[in-house]
Amino acid sequence: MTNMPISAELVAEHNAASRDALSDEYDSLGRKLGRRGIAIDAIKEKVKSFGVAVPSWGTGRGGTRFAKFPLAGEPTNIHEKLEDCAVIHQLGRSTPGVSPHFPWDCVDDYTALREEANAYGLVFDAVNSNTFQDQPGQAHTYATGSLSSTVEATRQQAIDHNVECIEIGKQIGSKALTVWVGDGTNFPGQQDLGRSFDRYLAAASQVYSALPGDWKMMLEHKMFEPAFYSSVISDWGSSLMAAQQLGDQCKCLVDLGHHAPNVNIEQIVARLHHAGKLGGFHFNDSKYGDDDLDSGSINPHQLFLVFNELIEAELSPGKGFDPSYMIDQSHNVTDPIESMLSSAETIAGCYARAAMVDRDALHAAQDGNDVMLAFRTLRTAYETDVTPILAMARDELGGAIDWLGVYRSSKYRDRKAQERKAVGLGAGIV
Ligand code: PSV
Ligand code: MN
Repeated sequence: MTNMPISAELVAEHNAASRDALSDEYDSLGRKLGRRGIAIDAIKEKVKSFGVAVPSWGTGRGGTRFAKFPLAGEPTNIHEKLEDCAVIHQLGRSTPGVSPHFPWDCVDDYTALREEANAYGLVFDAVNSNTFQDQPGQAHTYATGSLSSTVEATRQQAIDHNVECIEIGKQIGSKALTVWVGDGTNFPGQQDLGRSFDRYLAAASQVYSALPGDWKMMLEHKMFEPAFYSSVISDWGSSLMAAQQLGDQCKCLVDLGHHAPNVNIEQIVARLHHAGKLGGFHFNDSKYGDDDLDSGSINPHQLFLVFNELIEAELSPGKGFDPSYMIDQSHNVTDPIESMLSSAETIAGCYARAAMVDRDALHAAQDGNDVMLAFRTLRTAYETDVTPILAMARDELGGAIDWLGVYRSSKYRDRKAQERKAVGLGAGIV
């Protein structure tokens, strides 16, 4: 590995100062879990092998359509983004994958880009196409649609871009393409809802044809935004229909923030798994109609319930279970590195708590219709403070026990504010 962005001595110094307290808390939790028949080390090992990818675009300050408040020292190109991803993985040890977005992350030499990531101990995860924005010099506008456009040349341009993303992905070692389109309408009658879907399917199937045999294509649904009356792939039903029509390698991707408020997302997870179509996740949280808040910051219980379904799926793989996990948040007011470290910890924590549910007791209570016992079995796991397990896993993997303390005392962002090009006054939505 090349020089890691944060000094290893600083991490070691901080860890040495908190290791005794951590051991004490870990041992205490171990005794408590032991009384429940759970081996704490087994959960810790699961946590150590758990990974969630970070989005390259999440390393920059996000914004809304009203404003973006830039952060001094935020990255402005994929090389700087990779460096920030390296910090996140160096301290947190659970985010070895980086999910790039094209054309935002385009470079001349993708072999070199792959080596650059590998030198930081990172690999590239799913590649994301972008047909939801127009790019400078682009021949045809996506203002009224991309893969579902009524204009054949526009559809072809969107197909070509997705195929190009696959080609780039092959060079950087990716094995998946995530397709989210902003296609939809803002007025009733603007488009025929059925024929738009047909055009999308015909175009998406051409992208699917370019997929290598060991890849998956993930369709990401979103109820609304940027189209506010209807979206072509608005929900898991449309996504599932499309994935079923496109073929076995096509799966559905669930972005937690892309549903109507209060929708039972964990049930959607169970249904997609049942159909063998659960391809991946974009983790974030949502309070109203947003899809950008930090994972588990608003509703950690929902995140736990999602992971509960994922553990059930892992235990009963049925038609297959190999989902891609990725964070997808917009950091409008925090340092993105801190937000992603916090989110990765929250996500791994929900995984750990779901992994310690007494499944036999839960299934027995469910089968016997013992409602309260079933509920309490889940709740017992949810109420367990797993932070000592997460911190111990980080320490053993060479990360930071107190990632926030180490990150802040490293003054990484201040250093980058001196070195990196200023982003200037931000515009609106990213
Ligand atoms: C759309 O809201 C989305 O969730 C998609 O995953 C995009 O690729 C990403 O956000 C970035 O705009
Ligand atoms: Mn997303």
